[in-house]
Amino acid sequence: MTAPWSDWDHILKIDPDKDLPDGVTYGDLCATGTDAIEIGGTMGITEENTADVLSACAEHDVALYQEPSSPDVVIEDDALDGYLIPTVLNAGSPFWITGAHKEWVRLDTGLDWDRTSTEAYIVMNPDADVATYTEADCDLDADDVAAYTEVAERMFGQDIVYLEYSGMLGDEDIVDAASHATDEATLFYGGGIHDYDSAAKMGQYADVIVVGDLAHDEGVEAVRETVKGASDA
Ligand code: 1GP
Repeated sequence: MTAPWSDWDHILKIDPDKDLPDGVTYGDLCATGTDAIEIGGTMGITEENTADVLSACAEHDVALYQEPSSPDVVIEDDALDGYLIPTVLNAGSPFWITGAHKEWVRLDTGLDWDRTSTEAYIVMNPDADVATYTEADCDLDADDVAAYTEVAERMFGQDIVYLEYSGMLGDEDIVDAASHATDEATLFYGGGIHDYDSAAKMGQYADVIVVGDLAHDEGVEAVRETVKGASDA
């Protein structure tokens, strides 16, 4: 079966702990043309705020995925198309590579494997919450990133590699290196995408552009521009 993300250009990541700009609704964001909504964030995530975002998005015609930051915020809801579970390859603590995952599987005996996939993260911005939280070693050059990408795909059979610059626009040469290192895997790029041009630029290399803070800071029109940029790339 072909994975849905192999046809995607754009994901809108909605952080349940962050507000939307005045007048913007979750429905407006679902209608930006994005291929999927990923619900998740690093800090302040709860089952309650995640379920609120999900129910606001559920009636709209867009794929909905939860990206849980820890096992205790995973919600069960038929409105979800699935779960995208981060594993942070360059985390300083093994808890974020396999530890949290082991606890989840241990505690949740009815896990819905058919709807559960992993994202092999390479975290690149040392100032991002996710880098602090996972104690990631972000001091990586293009060769390191290409090697992590191959480890993800070739050794660990990962279908999604996620180059994560959360909060800053990444280095084009590094995204290019990750792109060259993938074969079948789908390359997600996230971080600092704020307009048509930045989406089109990173979309040359990445298969899927992930947009986060822009939705919370700027709103619908800005997100729509990034959808165009990603699909034109
Ligand atoms: C965050 O990769 C996403 O996990 C998007 O990053 O918030 O910088 O758009 P931004």
